[in-house]
Amino acid sequence: MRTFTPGMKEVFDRDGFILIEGLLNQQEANEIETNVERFIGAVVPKLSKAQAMYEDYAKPETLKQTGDMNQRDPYFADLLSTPKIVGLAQALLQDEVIPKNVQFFSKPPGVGKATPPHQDGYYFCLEPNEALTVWIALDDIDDENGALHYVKGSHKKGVLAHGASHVLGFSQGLVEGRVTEIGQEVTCRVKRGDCLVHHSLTIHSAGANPSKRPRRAIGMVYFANRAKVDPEAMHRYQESLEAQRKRMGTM
Ligand SMILES: O=C(O)CCC(=O)C(=O)O
Repeated sequence: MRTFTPGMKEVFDRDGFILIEGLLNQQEANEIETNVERFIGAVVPKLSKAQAMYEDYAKPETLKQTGDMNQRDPYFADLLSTPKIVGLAQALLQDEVIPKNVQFFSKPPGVGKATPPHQDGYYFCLEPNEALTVWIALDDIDDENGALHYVKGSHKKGVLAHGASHVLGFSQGLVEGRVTEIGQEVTCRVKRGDCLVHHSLTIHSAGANPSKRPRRAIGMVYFANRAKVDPEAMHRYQESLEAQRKRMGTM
């Protein structure tokens, strides 16, 4: 696994995200993939509709997202505590970090929908909003199968207004007009094993996957120790989430 270099912090502070090519070698990527497959086979079938989300709940092959994998499986708890990744998060956030969540993001071939533009920080409800996600590609991902897009420098704009998106797994989306008015949008094409790290306030989105290729990634979330949950903001977010789950029948 590659290690942190000081130049990464400079780019992260300037742009709100960094690309680390080849963070994982193929053997390391294979190990995560094997464990994701094991988790999908053994744990996911026991989860509720809200905990494991599908493009089509009648088709298991359309699994699109699941979170809290670290709480459900020791392999993912260990992965979240990997010293090099925790060290990277600490160096970028300049603080001790609280490892929070391991998520699986998939856009199944042909049916995977787009990820609406959002700031993770809107969901996290932190004050100060200082957290990051380490997102690791398990497939080569490009314009055809759902590349991530970041709005450069958008982490400096504070928490922006979000509203109900009615997209499963991403209940809140930016209500701003065009994100390109906020900053330059950058498409990140990645190879399996590459890693993107984004700040909790960096606006990001992703394309759909109309292709025949898989598009899978793992997201690991770390909060800065100085960031504390704002109960009022969390209450507003939870209310919107519950209302959308009721409407979509995914309680
Ligand atoms: O993989 C995706 O499409 C979304 C990832 C994302 O929103 C995140 O990691 O915060």
